[in-house]
Amino acid sequence: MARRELMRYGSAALAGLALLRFPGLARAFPTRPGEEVLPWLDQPPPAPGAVDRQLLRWEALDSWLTPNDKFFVIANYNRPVIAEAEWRLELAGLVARPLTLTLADLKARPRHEVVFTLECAGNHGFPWFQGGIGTARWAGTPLAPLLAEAGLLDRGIEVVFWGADAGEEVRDARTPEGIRQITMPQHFARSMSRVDALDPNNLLCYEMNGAPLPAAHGFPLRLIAPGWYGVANVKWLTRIEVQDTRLGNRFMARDYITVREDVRDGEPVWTETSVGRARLKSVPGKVTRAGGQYRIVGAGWGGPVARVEVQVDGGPWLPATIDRSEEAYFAWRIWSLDWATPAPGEHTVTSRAIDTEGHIQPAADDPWIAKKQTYWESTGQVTRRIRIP
Ligand SMILES: Nc1nc2c(c(=O)[nH]1)N[C@H]1C(S)=C(S)[C@@H](COP(=O)(O)O)O[C@H]1N2
Ligand SMILES: [Mo]
Repeated sequence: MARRELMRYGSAALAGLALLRFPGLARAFPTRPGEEVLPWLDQPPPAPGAVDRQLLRWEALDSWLTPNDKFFVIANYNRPVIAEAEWRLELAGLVARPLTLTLADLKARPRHEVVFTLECAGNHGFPWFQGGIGTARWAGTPLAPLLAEAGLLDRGIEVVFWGADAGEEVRDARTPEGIRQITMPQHFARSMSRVDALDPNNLLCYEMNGAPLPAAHGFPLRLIAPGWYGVANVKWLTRIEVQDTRLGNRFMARDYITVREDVRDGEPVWTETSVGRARLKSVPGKVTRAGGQYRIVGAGWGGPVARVEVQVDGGPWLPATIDRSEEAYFAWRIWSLDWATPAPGEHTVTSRAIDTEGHIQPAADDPWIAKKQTYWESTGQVTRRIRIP
């Protein structure tokens, strides 16, 4: 099947293709025996705060799948440690038959796998935050049949995924006496429209790269929503609630909001949008040297990547070779470009991904990126600096 014939990224019709591999086109991850990695000159500054987020170090990228103990961790509240025996999943709200399920109940249901690259929507939004991304083989049971079994009522338009983790939120409440601050305990939650929740690719996931979901990644259960930014993939899932109003909590309506100055019919228009589906992106990952021959290796993701191009020192865009040895629809594409004998000295390396519809990852100074006011969805082209000895 020609990859250009595939439908739009995220389409429900692709459920069966998520696992598609291309064994006939085998080529190893573009690593050469005896090669060494040259460090980028522009190393990210240390992350603020004492929390270890296990961000990906791009120079260390040497496999298509990210090992669990090297997979980045984002937790907006605490990191709950849940005992399986005490845990249940509730499916409640506007359903005909509410369900309470144990982990064993979920594991007894049909099992699906998807290789999916999960990127935090804040990745590349701060100089220190460049490795909020990883790829895993996630396994679990599809969400849609479970929703069907519970029987969604017609007026249920919103499906809310609640996590066990919690914190405190402060809000301005409008009262007859004026604006008053209220402080309230809140659990992490994200929602999807009914249509998006019923996408056959969504998994109630209990396994990551063949191991039980690690505590930091949501044990015992998380949502895996292939094609969506990290924030939609709710960890430590305890409750799925169907309701008749949109969810307006912090993670849907206040935080994870992209503010842009856009243009419509020549007029400036300011937009505020909730972070949702992943967007086309690529980065140069590392420069390697073997026997005096140099190679640039990177990744492209966030859409059906058809091609990746690389620019050295602001010169012409050169086509990179996409590694087809391991491939899946929702996973990053690993690419490489042989840069045989660059001149000694400092160089810049930039990459751009192009999807199957011809959309090009925007340049850093493209108005779509430059007029974005918030750090979410920083999908502009990334330029790295390197010194060739
Ligand atoms: N319950 C819960 N789920 C969550 C979060 C959270 O804070 N709490 N963070 C989200 C965000 S912002 C990201 S980027 C991903 C990160 O998943 P990971 O920690 O497994 O890499 O989890 C998402 N799911
Ligand atoms: Mo995130």
